[in-house]
Amino acid sequence: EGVGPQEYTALKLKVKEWAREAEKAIKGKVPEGADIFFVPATLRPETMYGQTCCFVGPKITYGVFKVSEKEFYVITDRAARNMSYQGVFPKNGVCEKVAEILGSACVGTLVNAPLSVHKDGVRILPMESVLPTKGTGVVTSVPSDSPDDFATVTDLAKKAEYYGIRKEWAELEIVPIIKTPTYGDLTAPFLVKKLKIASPKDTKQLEEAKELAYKEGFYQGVMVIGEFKCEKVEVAKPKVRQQLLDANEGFAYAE
Ligand code: A2H
Repeated sequence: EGVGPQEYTALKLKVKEWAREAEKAIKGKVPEGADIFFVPATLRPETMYGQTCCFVGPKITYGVFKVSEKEFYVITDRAARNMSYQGVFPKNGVCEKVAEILGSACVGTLVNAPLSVHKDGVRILPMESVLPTKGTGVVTSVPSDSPDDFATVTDLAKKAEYYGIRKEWAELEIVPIIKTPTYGDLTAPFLVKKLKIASPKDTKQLEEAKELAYKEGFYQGVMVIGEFKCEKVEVAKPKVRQQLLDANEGFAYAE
């Protein structure tokens, strides 16, 4: 962990269609017609074009928190408490929890991922390594640029039956987002192959891949998609972030 606070971008992924079990858990607890969002925290807002799914920890219990009559967030209790000090909940920071859902119950839920090339939406899928103690406990998946995400979607597709998911949910197209001189335009798949990472359990190599990907992407990367195509990642990153905030598709979150 670095020193000082992490400046995350919290992204709002609106639920389009609930998995059956999750729907039962929230039934009658959220007003008809209200929007419910899964809210992942990311350090790489410039990669959001490449979202292919969104991860929850299957064993983590999430709260459904009321922001207003019309808006509810699915996040950990811990994140809700932190957000209440950061002006996220309008009424004097009061955050009311209206329901609880287990991560595993959310699997299969279809959400709309802002900026993603996958306009029909992406699925909520399980990731064992999601930490309940970091961010919001929800992690959006960008397999083109995150080795962890690539290793996880590869594993999910390979063992779809074991995970109780449809294979195609884990196999949405991975499109190039950032190009770097050393790793080409699909940094994470390149590094996962190069470091011979076979599964999400290869934590040591994944740690190394993550470090290499982050440095190369940030300092040498150029955008190959979106409004800031051809601009350096360093330059595009705050611009994409600001766009998401301005469009009310995300908000600042620090911890
Ligand atoms: B990043 P840091 Cl493309 N458990 O977003 C595990 N991982 C979590 C998490 C949690 N509770 N909350 C957030 N994260 C992930 C994009 C991304 C990320 C890319 C490349 C690298 C990368 C898409 N996933 O992170 O420990 C989120 O994944 C590499 C570190 O606070 C978040 O940004 O530094 C990042 O880890 C925050 O990790």
